[in-house]
Parts: sequence; structure tokens; C-alpha cells
Amino acid sequence: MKRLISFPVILISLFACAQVAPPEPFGPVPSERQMAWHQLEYYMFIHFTVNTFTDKEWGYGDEDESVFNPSDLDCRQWAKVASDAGMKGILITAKHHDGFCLWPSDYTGHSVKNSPWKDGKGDILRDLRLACEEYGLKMGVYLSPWDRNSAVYGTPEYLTYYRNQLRELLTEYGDIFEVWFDGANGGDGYYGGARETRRIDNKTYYDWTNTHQIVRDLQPLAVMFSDAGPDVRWVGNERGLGSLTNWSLLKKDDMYPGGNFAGILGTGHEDGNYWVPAEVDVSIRPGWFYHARQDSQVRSPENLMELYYSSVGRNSNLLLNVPPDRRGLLHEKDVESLLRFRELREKEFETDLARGKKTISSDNRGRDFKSSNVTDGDPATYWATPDNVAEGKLIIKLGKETEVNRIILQEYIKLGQRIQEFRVEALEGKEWKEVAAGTTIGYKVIRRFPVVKTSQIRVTISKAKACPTISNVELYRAPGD
Ligand code: FUL
Repeated sequence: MKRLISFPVILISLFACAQVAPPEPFGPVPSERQMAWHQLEYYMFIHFTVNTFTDKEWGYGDEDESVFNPSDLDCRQWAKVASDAGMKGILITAKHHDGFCLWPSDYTGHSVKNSPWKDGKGDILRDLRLACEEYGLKMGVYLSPWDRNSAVYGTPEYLTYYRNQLRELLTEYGDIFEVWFDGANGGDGYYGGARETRRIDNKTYYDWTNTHQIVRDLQPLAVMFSDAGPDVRWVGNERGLGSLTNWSLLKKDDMYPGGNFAGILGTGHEDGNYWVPAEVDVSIRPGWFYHARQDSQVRSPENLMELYYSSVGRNSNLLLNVPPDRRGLLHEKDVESLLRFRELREKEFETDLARGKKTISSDNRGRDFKSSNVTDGDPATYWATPDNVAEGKLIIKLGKETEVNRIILQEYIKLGQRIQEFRVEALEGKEWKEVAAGTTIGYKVIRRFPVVKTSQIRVTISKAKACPTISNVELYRAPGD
């Protein structure tokens, strides 16, 4: 009998079906907690304390607890607005520099328990926890290291006080997704009546290693933010500006909170030895706390959209501050802006024109890493080139002439951040026309460009530290030109 399939063909088919190993991770990679954090992208910051009632940004620490008296405080309103705005969580100033605690801490009288609000029986952290649960939001806490109220601030005793408060927050209010350690430190204050200036040594005073360990022990899935991490870094400005070149990598051993590192915090270190991605913290108003005089200065929906492009669009998360007013409610103007910003965003990214479309690539690692993985909508699959190929081209075939003006690119960061240079081109007639170019990608970049009518988009990785891995490419036609 004649053989239908020849022996070499069988061999070739077997070879083609053989599983090719995934690339080895390159450099630092995100931890599980960091990976979950990346996916949140956009969440709310709440600044609320005695300052809301004294009209200040930094309370001196001598405020009488009686000033704290919101008339209609409603954490459910905050959570509903956050959820309606498309945010994934709320991070609250449990204690700001003035030392006033929004929960009835056992370690100080300077808290809600001595305020007229709910006759001293209230607990904002508890209310917020319940509201976050109701609306499916994550909850995070800011606990200012600098405490202008505490008599023992500046002495070793303060560390015990600070850590006791941290333990209360991390054990009594459920799962915390992020703990925020502010870099602003030391200076003048009330300090239990001393009314003096106290300087501390940022590098040594707080003994951060042991404080961080408390967070790891009590909330292993929480990320910690401070200027230089350990898990999430400051972006280096409060204007909402992520850096175009943005490595989620940092040489953080030489850095400390409050140090003068603003520039490098924006870009990160290309050769950093830790995974420490950037978070953009910015306020919807000029101040972090509510001031009635700023009611006319709330950022517009269009301005929030700009912030979105310069943060989430530049490989950073967006922590947008929306300060409650003296009622204890998010102000109508802020709410309107947030909701209209959500509408704008939804229109901007309405239909992914790349989803399910055919792709071609210069180099394939094997069928598990085929180029169509970038248009399948599944973040767990990715296109990868063979180990020795650090450059690559990927074409998305749109099937017909289509208008496009936005692109989203995502690396498969579980294997590290690799890409150093990329380019995006559109086929116009027989010519490839460049529409966007950049350096790093990381978890996500979003690029805008003038409308092109094209049937094919080509993404070129022209420089990478190791074989590129790309998990996602999306294309949109946003309204307007
Ligand atoms: C700064 C603080 O001093 C501001 O008051 C605000 O809390 C901002 C988010 O961080 O360092």
C-alpha cells in the first residue's frame, strides 16, 4: 500500500506541534500584589481631616477636635461616585500631617472620638469599608509619618505610636490594597504644646524596614507606596504627568522618602534592580483638601482626559484626589466632572478595531506565542519572538480601509519590561507612514495620532533588552480629529 503521508512530513508536523518554552523572565518582574495593582489603573484619593473645616492644606496639629463636624458625611456617596466614575478603589487620609485620626484610635484622643460628629461614636474607616464592599471597590490607607500633633514626634517613642496606629488600620478594616507613606517630613508643629521645629533624619529616623515588615505580615497583598517604593513609587510631580520614558524599574536601595529624586522617579532606572512602577497622584482641584473658594477651579472632563493620557497612557496608575466638602460629601461640581469624564473615556475607546483581526509577524516563537495573541483580548496570552531575536514587526490586518487615531500597547510584564524603542506605522497606498513612536511600553501605553485611513497597522519593536513579549494591541477611532 502506498503511504499517504511521507516520513519527513510527519517529522515536520511533529516538530511544529512541539511545545516551545516561554521566554525566561528578564530582569525584575512584578510581584503578585504589584500585578493586581497594575490592573486597577484608576482609583480615588480622599483628603479629609480638620483642614476641611479650618480651610488649610497642612494643619498645625493644634486644632481642637470640635472643629471636625461634617453635617451629612456619607461614605456611600463617595463609593457610588467612584464606582460610577469607573474607578476601582478609594484610598483615604486616615491621618494627615495634623495627626487627627479619622478612626477612633486607641493610642490618641486626637481623633473622631472627641469630635461632635456622631457624638464621638463615628468611625470613617469603618463606614468606608462598608461602602467599598457595597460598591465592589478596593480600599487603601494613607497614614502620615509626619505628625504635628504628637508630643513624642521626633523621638524613638513616636515609632511605637506610629506602628500601633498602622496595626489598627491593617487589622480592623479588612483587606487593604495600598498603604501610602507620604514623603513630606518634619518641620514646625504643635507637638503636644511645644510649638517648635523638629527635624528628623529621613534616612534613619523611621526605620522603614521594620515598618514595612508590619505591612507584609498583616496585609501580604497590599502594595506600599512611598517616594521610592518599596512596591510603588511617586512619579516625581503632583501635576498629573507621567514620563514618556517610564521604566517600572528602580535602583531603590540608594533612595529614601523625602529625598531629592524627583527627576529619576519619573523615568525610573532602565537598569533598575527592583520592580517599582510609578503612580500619578493629582487633585481634581488646586488643593488636596476642600476649599469653597476653589469650587470654580474643578478640573473639566476634558482636562481629566488629558490627565488620563499622561498617566494611564504612560505606564502609570492614576490616583485622582476628590476631596469631600464640609458636609462630608463630594461636591456636585466634582461629581459632574468625574461622570462626564467617564462618558468621554467610553466614547474615546468605544470599539476596539483590532479585536479578533488577522495578524502577521516577522518572527514567531511557536504556536503558543503566535502574533494573533495580541488581538484576542486575553491578557494571559502574548506574542513572543525567539530568544535570539530582540527586534520584531507585527502587522494587524484590518480587513478594509478603516479610520484609526488611537493605539494601546501592552507588554507581557510578568516576564519583565523589555522594550526600549517602538514605532507604529499605517499603510497608506503602498507606503508605510509613521503615526507614533516611543521608547518604553511596560504595562500599558496609549498613543493619540491624527486620523489615518488604513487597512494595516504595523508595530515595530526596534530595540529591546531581550526578545519582546506583547500581550495586547488595541486600535480605536476616537471622536474628533
Ligand atoms: C504631600 C502632602 O504634603 C500633601 O498634603 C498631600 O497629602 C500629597 C498627596 O502629598 O506630600
